[in-house]
Amino acid sequence: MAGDATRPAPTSAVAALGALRGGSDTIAAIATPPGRGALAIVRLSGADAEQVASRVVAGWPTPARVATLAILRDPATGEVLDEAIVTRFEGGRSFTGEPMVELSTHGGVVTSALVLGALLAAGARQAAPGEFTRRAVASGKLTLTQGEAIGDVIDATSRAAQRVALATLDGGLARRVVALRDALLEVEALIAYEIDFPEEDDGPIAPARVSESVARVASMLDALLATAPAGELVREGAVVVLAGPPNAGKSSLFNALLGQARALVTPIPGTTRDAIEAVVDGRSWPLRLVDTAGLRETADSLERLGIEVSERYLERAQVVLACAEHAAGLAATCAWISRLTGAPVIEVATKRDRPEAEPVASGSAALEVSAETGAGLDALLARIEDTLATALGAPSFDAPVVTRARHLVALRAAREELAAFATAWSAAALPAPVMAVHLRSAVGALEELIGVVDTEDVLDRVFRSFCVGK
Ligand SMILES: Nc1nc2c(ncn2[C@@H]2O[C@H](COP(=O)(O)OP(=O)(O)OP(=O)(O)O)[C@@H](O)[C@H]2O)c(=O)[nH]1
Ligand SMILES: [Mg+2]
Repeated sequence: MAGDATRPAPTSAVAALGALRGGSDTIAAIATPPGRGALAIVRLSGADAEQVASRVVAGWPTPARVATLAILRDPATGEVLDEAIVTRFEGGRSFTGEPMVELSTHGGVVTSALVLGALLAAGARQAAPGEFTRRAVASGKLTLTQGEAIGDVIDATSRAAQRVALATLDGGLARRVVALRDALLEVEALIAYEIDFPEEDDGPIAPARVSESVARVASMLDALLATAPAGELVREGAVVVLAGPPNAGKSSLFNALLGQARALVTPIPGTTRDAIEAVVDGRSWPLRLVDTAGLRETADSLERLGIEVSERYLERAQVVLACAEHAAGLAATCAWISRLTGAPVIEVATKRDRPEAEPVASGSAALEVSAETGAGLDALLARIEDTLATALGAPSFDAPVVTRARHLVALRAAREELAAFATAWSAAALPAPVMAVHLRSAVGALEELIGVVDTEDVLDRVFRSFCVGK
């Protein structure tokens, strides 16, 4: 959306820094995926966006922030390219903070490409992946964590991941980190007296007050760091491993749960050699289903490699589906699994539609399913959800959640610097200016996290993975 101009930037420091980084050429890109569709969006951003648009859009200028029907023409030949809805956003009141124009053209591959070509001929440059969002960060419209959250909303494969990303986009994480940074700046101010007047025995600041403030920030950091496992689960999905003897019907069950034929299925035992993963949207947690190679003792070295992969997945499973056609297979599978993981195991009796299927013994915990008819699949999904709810609880969307490795690294660095400071301070072991270096490093780590410091390489890394046009 180009129109989220009302979102307040978490700090004026972020905005001030953005202004320093601003001033850029005009970029253009198709923001919608290629292919057949009703509409395509072509967007323009930069100081000269209006001039570029005026060469293509008949009847320019359109009223600001009003969707207006207009004819688009080739700037060189005057040829009509499309009839489109044009929306003009003034600088300061757009997604990037720069003057922007959004053209909603007809869909399909030809029209949007023609319109983009016309804008490039009129003076724009093709945007790099993520360049629009990068400019929004650079102009202070978004913090870096909010910019990343846009990528996460786009990449979300489950409602849980999308909800966490939306909360981060709303600034939740950035606000929390800014609060932590501000608290540390206050501690720095407290010890400034100590630095300026090291000879004074009893300065105006009691040393305990500094220790308490640092301890408070440390516990807030710990609380944020403690959300990382849940954050990873939301982002990656809870690992649900299908395991069992060869030919048990694991790949067929995997495909049936997924609703598409992803894994190869044949009557030949040992078909699946490598693990295959796919995420399905669970009721609370996203589920990362993993189809694995059948477990059996074998002399075949290739098959053995596949079984080792299965075992590695079992070691990191949150839930295991022990799949087999017969009670003996289920028992053998459960024994195999128990050597590798303490994760909860759901026993699944497969191929129940087959007339020769051995009936499940009364008192058995096994769920009966058929990948062929779909019988028992809903009950299996419900059992997986219940098992995860018991093991992990429900994801929380009220407080900020740390979902990215980059955030985790920065928060851990800040936490370690604080610990080093706290130890030195309580022992009064070092001169104050030396101890203050730890505080500065902690502040630096938090500022890098929200993008307050000008770290081009961090921005490069973050936005490289974005789509063009976002
Ligand atoms: N009738 C019936 N046949 C099934 C069902 N599930 C699997 N099969 C058949 O059983 C055979 C093995 O199925 P797969 O899904 O490849 O079994 P697998 O456990 O992945 O086997 P490996 O990859 O070799 O370990 C295939 O011929 C499937 O068509 C089912 O629910 N009903
Ligand atoms: Mg298989």
